[in-house]
Order: sequence, then C-alpha cells, then structure tokens
Amino acid sequence: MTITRSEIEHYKRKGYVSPSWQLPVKKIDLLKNNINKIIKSNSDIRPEQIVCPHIEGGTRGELNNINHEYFLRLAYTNEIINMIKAILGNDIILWGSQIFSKPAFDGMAVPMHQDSHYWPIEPMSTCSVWIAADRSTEINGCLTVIEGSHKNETYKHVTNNNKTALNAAIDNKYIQNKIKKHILLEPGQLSLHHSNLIHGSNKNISPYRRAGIVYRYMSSKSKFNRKAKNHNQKDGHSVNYSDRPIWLINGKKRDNTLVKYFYK
Ligand SMILES: O=C(O)CCC(=O)C(=O)O
Repeated sequence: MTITRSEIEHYKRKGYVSPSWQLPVKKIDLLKNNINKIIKSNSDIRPEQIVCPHIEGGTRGELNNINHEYFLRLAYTNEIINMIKAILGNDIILWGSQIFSKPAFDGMAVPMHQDSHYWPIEPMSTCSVWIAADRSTEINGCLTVIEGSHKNETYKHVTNNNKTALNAAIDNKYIQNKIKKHILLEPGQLSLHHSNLIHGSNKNISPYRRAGIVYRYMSSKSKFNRKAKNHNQKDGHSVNYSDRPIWLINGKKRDNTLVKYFYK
C-alpha cells in the first residue's frame, strides 16, 4: 500500500493528508517540464486556471495542450490510484484536473472555499490529489486548510470581486477565528483532500514560483450530473459539465454516469 492506515485515519479525521509516498525524481522533472510547456503555449490563460490539461483542448477547446496524454497518464499512476482506492473504494472515475501555478511576485490567491460548492457529483463521494511540482511553502502561497471542516455541510459561498483564482469564497462568518493549517510540500510530494474541507491559499508575492496540479477523482457509484449548473466565472474561465469526458480508472461504472471514454 502507498498510504498507511494512520494516514487514512488522518484523512478521515482531519479531511486531508499528505502521505509519505512521493513521485520519484525522474517523474518530478517530467511534471515540471510538462507544466512549463503548457504554461508557455497558453500565455493568454492565467497559470492558476489551466483547467483539465488531461483533456485534449481542455474543457472547451481553449487549451493548447499537445501534452494532454502525459497529464492523463499521470492521473493513472498506480501508487496514486491505490491511495484513492483506500479512500473511495474500488470503483473510481477521473473527472477533472487543474494546474494551479502561481508565478513569483504575482501569484493569485485562492479564496477559502469548499470544492463541493462547485461540483456536480451526487452523492459527493470524491477525493482530490494535489501534486507539488515546486516547493510549496507559506511564503509562496501553499495550500491552507481548516482541519476537520469536512465534517460540516456545504456552506453558503459569496461572489468574490477580488482578483483571485476562483470567483466564490465561503462566507467569512464560517471561518472567522478558525486556525488555518499550512500544507508544506517538497516537489513530488502530494496531499489528498475531501470535497467539504475548507481550503484556499494566499497570493504569491515571493520570488519563488509555486506550481502544482490537482486531480479530481470520484466514486463511480456516484452520478456525474451533466445537467448541473455550469459556472461562468467573471474572468472568463468557464466550466461546462455537459460534455466533459470522464474516465473509469478502476472497477465498475454506475449505469447513468455517462462515462464517455475509457483509457488503458
Ligand atoms: O492550489 C491551490 O492553491 C488551490 C487548490 C484548490 O483549491 C484545490 O485543489 O481544490
């Protein structure tokens, strides 16, 4: 197993975990190179908002990502799938990904939010895996979480007028006086988080880039609701679930999940 019993316990209790397993060095270099390439060939898109690099063209043909196969294969890393199996069970779908790369001096914050606010999955049996390409620290805007907050419901989110990487933030009253825990990662390390965990990250005003990629997995027993309201973000970054390809990674699919593509 690539995730220990006590790491799984930590995830269940606190809503996130950073397992001791990490990507081998060669794969870290590959990840960095592929992130660098995709950022370079999509200079019109903010590097914190590169959505679905594992799909040819991204979500709506907006991405020039000739290396989408690389990003898809990375989602199939055996050790990562074993972790997801331990959290979600055997039946797993890959349904999303996003590169969050915060450039030095100019990296956007991600407001505190719960992923479940945005997502079309019913019931919300999901897990995100965030993989660090660069060192992720307090000064370059690492992921910050409110431990244990995944045990609560999905709270009201309010539209955010600031220049941030997401346009809705959790109403401040739910997070006032709560302690934020910083997830510090070295390149190749990863963290898993629950869709109800309250999390976000600060701006990067340091001289060090902070890049990572997150993969979104769900149980294939849940439904991917293609009729769910799509989000049209003010910054033009739109998300459309109606025709998004999703991949059955392991196990069986539920009849009505409309899994479009399989990949081996
Ligand atoms: O990379 C970040 O700073 C935020 C990531 C995030 O919100 C997520 O993976 O759900």
